Amino acid sequence: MYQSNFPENFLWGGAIAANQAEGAYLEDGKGMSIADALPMGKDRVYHFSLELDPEKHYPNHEGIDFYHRYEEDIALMAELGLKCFRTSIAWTRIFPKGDELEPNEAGLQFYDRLFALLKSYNIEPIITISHFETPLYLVKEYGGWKNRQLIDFYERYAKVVFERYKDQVTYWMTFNEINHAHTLPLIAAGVDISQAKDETEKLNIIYQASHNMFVASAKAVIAGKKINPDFQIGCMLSLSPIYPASTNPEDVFESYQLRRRSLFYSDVQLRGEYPGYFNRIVKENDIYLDIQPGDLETIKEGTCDYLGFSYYRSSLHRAGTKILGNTGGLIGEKNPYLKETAWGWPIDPLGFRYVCNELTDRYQKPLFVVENGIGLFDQADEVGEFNDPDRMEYLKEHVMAMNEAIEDGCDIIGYTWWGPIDIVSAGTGEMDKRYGFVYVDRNNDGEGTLERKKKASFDYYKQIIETNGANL
Ligand code: BGP
Repeated sequence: MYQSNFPENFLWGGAIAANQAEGAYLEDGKGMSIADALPMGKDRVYHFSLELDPEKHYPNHEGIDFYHRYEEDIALMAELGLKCFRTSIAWTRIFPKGDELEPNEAGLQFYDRLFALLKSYNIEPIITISHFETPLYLVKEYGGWKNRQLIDFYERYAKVVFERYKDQVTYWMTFNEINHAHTLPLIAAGVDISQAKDETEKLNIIYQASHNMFVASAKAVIAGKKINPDFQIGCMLSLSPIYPASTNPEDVFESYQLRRRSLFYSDVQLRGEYPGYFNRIVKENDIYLDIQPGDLETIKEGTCDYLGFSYYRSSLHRAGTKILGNTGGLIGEKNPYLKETAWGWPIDPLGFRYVCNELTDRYQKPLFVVENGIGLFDQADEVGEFNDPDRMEYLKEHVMAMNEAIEDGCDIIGYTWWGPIDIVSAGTGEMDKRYGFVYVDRNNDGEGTLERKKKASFDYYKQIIETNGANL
């Protein structure tokens, strides 16, 4: 007999990102971010044009026009009964180039309005400081996160938004899916490894950029706590599990090594030091890290309060093959035990319970599931309604898995469904890969009225929230 184990104050919510929803990519003084330079296409996350190609469609430029329609959208989120709403602040609305000394007031005022609106509905903002949204200027002129000057630029930006929104926002995250700095260094760290002469140079770039992001994250935590000691500042990783493709110990061990390549990022940000196994990575790959005096003390002092993570699916890994994360597309071999989405993502609710237990055992820190969801080709029926049973089934199975994880002793503070309203896919730039409980009339080519329409799953999630997870 199913019964809810969710605590009374569980933060049921939904999550979007500025670059995938707001549009208005150059409005009110905003500058170009990495995400604005990604044309549509399944390999968009591997390379971006530093100059825009007039022949290509850039879905993030208009998104779903959340920048102008946020009042309508947040009213829908309030009707859904959300307790919290995750989004990011677009770094380039606040510092258009990234290295300015003074912020862009018009950009700050947009988030003043958005956060005030959320609070008026008693919806808690959950804010990502950078969601693959490093200013493009910092990539072009400074080389992205391999340049430690970005630490100061990021700290300046974080201090401005912490100070400005210290009475509206309690929950923050420093970087979205920071572990993608390894698997998708271009969008996650703004570093281009395509010109690296060999694997050693690639890894030196990746680990130097990662080190600089660790220092930046820690400086932000230290600064944030001084501005408001009540801030809860998390790190955030993409953590869908990696299963060995067979019982061959080589598959088992290499899968574990790959898992640890991701957990390396939460190890550093939650434990406050480089783990012992990193020494072998450094030695075996001739890594030379530029670690400045004080960096390690900063990392130690600026550890995160909680672990935010995205869970979508699991992956299967066979020794010797290449694998990437969610948005990277290369997700390993097919798992004969699991159904997949139209985009080939295995549906694995038990894997969700597994990851919650794994992370609890590793860190004994609160967990925040800040992305979970299923992308579907939603089509209207003959009367124009959107019936999405597959989304409701995915939601039910993953809420049940999370409910079991809580019973297993996992401290999960909240759950924000990825894309409660249809938004631009990060991996492909498609609108057709829809996650929302609310349909948006916009297609892959940027055509459509942008009209919003509730799907059948809207009321389903609404009653899950109303009953605190009891009615599934
Ligand atoms: C994660 C990103 C999100 C979101 C999600 C789903 O990596 O943090 O931005 O996009 O992937 O991926 P997609 O949108 O490609 O389906």
